[in-house]
Amino acid sequence: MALTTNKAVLEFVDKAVKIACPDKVLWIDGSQEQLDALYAEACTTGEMIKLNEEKLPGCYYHRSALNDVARVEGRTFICTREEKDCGPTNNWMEPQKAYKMAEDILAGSMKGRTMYVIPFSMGPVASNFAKAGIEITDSIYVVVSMAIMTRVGQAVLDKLGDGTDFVRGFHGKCELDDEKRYILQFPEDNAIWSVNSGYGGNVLLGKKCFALRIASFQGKNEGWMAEHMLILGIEYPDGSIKYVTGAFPSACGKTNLAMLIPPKSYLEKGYKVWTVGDDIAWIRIGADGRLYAVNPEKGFFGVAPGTSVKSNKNALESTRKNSIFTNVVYNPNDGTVWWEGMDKNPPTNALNWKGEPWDPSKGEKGAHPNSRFTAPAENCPCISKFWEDPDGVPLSAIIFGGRRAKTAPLVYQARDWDHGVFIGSIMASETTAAAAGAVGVVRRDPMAMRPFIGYHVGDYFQHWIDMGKKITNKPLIFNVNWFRLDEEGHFLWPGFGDNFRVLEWIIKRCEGKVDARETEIGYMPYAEDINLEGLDYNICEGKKFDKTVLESILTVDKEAWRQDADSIAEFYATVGDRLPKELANELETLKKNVAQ
Ligand code: OXD
Ligand code: MN
Repeated sequence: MALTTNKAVLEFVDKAVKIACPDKVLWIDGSQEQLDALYAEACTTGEMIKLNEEKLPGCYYHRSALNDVARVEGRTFICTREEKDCGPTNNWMEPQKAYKMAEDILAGSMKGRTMYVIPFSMGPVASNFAKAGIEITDSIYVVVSMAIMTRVGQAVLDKLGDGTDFVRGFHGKCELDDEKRYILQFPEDNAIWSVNSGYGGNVLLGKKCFALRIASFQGKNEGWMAEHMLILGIEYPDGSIKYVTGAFPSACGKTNLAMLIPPKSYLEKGYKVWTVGDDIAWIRIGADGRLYAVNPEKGFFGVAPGTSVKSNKNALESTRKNSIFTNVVYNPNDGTVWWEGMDKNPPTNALNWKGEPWDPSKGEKGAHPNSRFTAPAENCPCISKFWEDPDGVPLSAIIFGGRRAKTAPLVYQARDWDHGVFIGSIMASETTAAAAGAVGVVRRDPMAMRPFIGYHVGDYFQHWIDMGKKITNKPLIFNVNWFRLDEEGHFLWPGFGDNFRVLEWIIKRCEGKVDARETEIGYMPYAEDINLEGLDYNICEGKKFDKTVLESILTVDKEAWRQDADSIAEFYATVGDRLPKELANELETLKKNVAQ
C-alpha cells in the first residue's frame, strides 16, 4: 500500500510501474521488521548470505556480478537540455533521448519481480539542509544498503507532505548488461535513472548521483555547496572543538583522515578527533556568516582492502555489526569475511569475491580491490556527538589535498578565498606504480569533484568564487600533501595519525596563534611550528625523519611550479570561456611569483 497521498510521488511511481511492469510494489517504511524480512528473503534467493551472528551480528555478505564492480564514469551522463551546460568534464546526452533509451531498457524488466519504493532523506530528516528522494529499485541489496546509508521510510514522506521538491531516482538491474549500463543524471528535472548495474556507487542513488551530482547543481541555484569532502572535529584538552572539511582524490587516505587517531603524545594530553562524515559535505552559510557543514549520509561505503586495526581501527570497528560486505573473501566455515590488508591470517578453505575456492598461498587476491563495506556511521567509535546536528558544524578550515611526489609542500595556506578556490581547482594526483599506466602522470581533479560536478566545471568554479563574496566569516583554505617522496621513492612524511601534527598547525593558523612565512605559493609553516614531539619514523633503513627532512618538504621548488603552471594552463584551457577571471588572475600571479 502506498505510504503517501502526495500526487507527484504517486505519479512518479505509477509511471515507473507502467514502464517496468513489476508483479508487486512494496513501499519501504523504514521499520526494522520490514528490513529483517527483506534480508531473510535475500538470503533464501542467494542474493545475500547471513554472516556469523556472534562474531558479526546483523551482518551480511553480497557478491555483485563479475562485470559490475565499480562506478562507470564512461557510462555516466549529465543530461542537461543544452550540451554546453554540461561542460568538458562530463559526458552529455540529450534528455529526451536519454529518457527514451532508459525507458526502452527498463521496459517490462521487473516482470516477475518486486518493485521497491524507497523514500529517503539526505541529511537528518528534520534539518533545513535535508533533501528528500524517492528511489525505485528492483534490488533488495539496494533497499537494505540505502537503509544503512540514508534515512529511509515514513518520516521522509511525512516531512515532504504534498511537496514536489524531491529527487526522482529510478533504478533497475535489468540484465546487468555492461553494454547497456547507463547512469543518467537530469539535474534540471531532479531525476536520476540508473540501469543494468547493481554496484553501490551506480545504484545507491542517494550517494554520488544525488548528494554530489544533482545536489551540486541544486546548491549552485540555491546558494549552498555540495562537496566531496570529509568532515572532522578536533577536540582540544579544554573541550573546545574545531571543525574542518577535506577534499582528497581517491587513494589519498580520506577515510583514514576522517577517523584519524592522534599520536600518543597528543592523546595523553587529551586531544581527540571526531568524525562527522567521511565522503560528502553539504555546506551552507549560517546566520553568523560562517560556513556550516552537514554529512548528508548515515553510513560509510568504504573500500575494504587495506582497512586494518593498524591503518584505520575506527573504520574496522564500524563494520563489526549491522553491516554489509560486498565482494570480499567469504569464509563459509565460520561465516566471517576477510580482505587483503586486514591482517596476516587469510582464511583457508574460503571463497574469493567471485565465489570460487581460494588458496591464499597461490598469490591471487581474494577480495576485489574495490570490495566494500557498508556500515552504519553510528557504529564508529569516534563518531561526533554532533554528526546529526540539524544545523551542521561550523567550519574553521577547508583542506584540499593531493598526491604529489614533489611539487606540493607538506602544507600551505591560501592567501585569501579566491586563492583558496584556485588551490582547489588545481588539485591533482600523480599516478603511482601501484596503478596501471604511466607513473607520475598528473591528473587534475578539481576539489576531488571531477566525476561528480553535475554541471559545467567553469560555472562550478564561479559558484565557489560567488560563495566567497557572501561568506562574511570565511574559513581559511589550506592544501596538504602527505605523499612527498625521496629520490628512491620512500615516503618522507609518516602520514596516518601523524597528520594530526599538520591539522594542529592549521587550527592554530585559524585562531591566529602561529606565524607563517609568505612564499610564492601562499603561507607556509616555519618548521619549528610543526610539533614533532614523540615522532619516530624511519623513512628507510638508516634514514630517520627529523627537522631537516621536514624543512625539505616545506620549500617551494620554483622550477617544479613553473612546470605545474604550464600544466594548469592546459587544464584551464579545457574549461574554456566559463573559467572565472579570478582564477585566470590567480594563475598569472602564480606564474609571476615563480618566474626566475
Ligand atoms: C567513493 C568514491 O566511492 O569517491 O567514495 O569513488
Ligand atoms: Mn568518494
